[in-house]
Amino acid sequence: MENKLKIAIQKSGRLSEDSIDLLKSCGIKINTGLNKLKTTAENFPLEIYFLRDDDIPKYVADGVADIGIVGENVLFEKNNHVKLIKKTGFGKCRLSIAIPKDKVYKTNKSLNGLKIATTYPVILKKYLQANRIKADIHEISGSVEIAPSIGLADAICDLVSSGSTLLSNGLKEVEVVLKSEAVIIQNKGLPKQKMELLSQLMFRIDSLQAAKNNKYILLNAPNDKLKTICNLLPGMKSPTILPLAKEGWSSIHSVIKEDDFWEIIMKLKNAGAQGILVVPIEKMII
Ligand code: PRT
Ligand code: ZN
Repeated sequence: MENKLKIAIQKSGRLSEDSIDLLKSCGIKINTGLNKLKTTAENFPLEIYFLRDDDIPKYVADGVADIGIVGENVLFEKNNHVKLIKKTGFGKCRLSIAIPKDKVYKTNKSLNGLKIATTYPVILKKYLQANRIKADIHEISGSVEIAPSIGLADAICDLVSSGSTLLSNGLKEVEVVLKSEAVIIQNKGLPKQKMELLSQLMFRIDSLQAAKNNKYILLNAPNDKLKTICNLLPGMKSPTILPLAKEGWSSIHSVIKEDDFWEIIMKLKNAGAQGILVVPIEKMII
């Protein structure tokens, strides 16, 4: 059997560049010529298929591709039999219901009896059922935002990121139906060799994500403050302490979570830390 992992990514669109960047930052060399539908990585047994995002879940479910990168919005709408294995952190958006900005809106019960235009009928139907709302779903294939202004619908259910498209069409966001980001999906029946390649790729992605979520921190502290400061710094095992040339002082090195960063920095300063340096980590193997 051919021992290459096949990945499907979006050919051209909002997820294309980030998907390629993700592979490249895993050290995979890809030649992405214009209008290519398929390419082979130079230094990893990986074949890349460039497809429309809507087709990716089915291609992965059918085994044409082994894995794929696609928005959760597309994944849940298509409802194919695949496994979601990793969130990528890019392509973030939300699928929301919006109505004309001058319309009164109290709770989602205000949606009862409305006609909602969308390209996401499956997800919207589930949301309406779960919330016991009786609204009419009007499926259209594009330009959803203009539906209310041309009298086609009372409301819309569409993707939003900055919100400026809604604003410029005189609409306001009233309900978030789904929060979405690009995810990696996997065919459910991959043979052992492909699972091994996949775990190598996932190992690289995990190292990148861990690095992105953490920062390396170096600081100086008087020795009598070391204990208090070390208690604030978890580190991968525990902080590293090195003596400084200046008597009675030490340098402490550690790793902190990006999310805890500002809180910890203030505490460290208050505990007597000086000359604090924070540097990005390129890769982190846990
Ligand atoms: O050709 P193909 O079918 O592959 O591409 P496509 O046109 O269907 O998809 P594309 O490239 O537009 O989007 C791919 C994926 O990007 C989507 O499935 C989402 O998972 C993700 N994504 C993230 C978005 C947005 N943000 C987004 N803002 N997809 C679409 N939009 C559109 C939205 O539909 C609306 O028209 O942007 C507009 C709203 O943006 P704001 O910033 O004005 O709110
Ligand atoms: Zn599409």
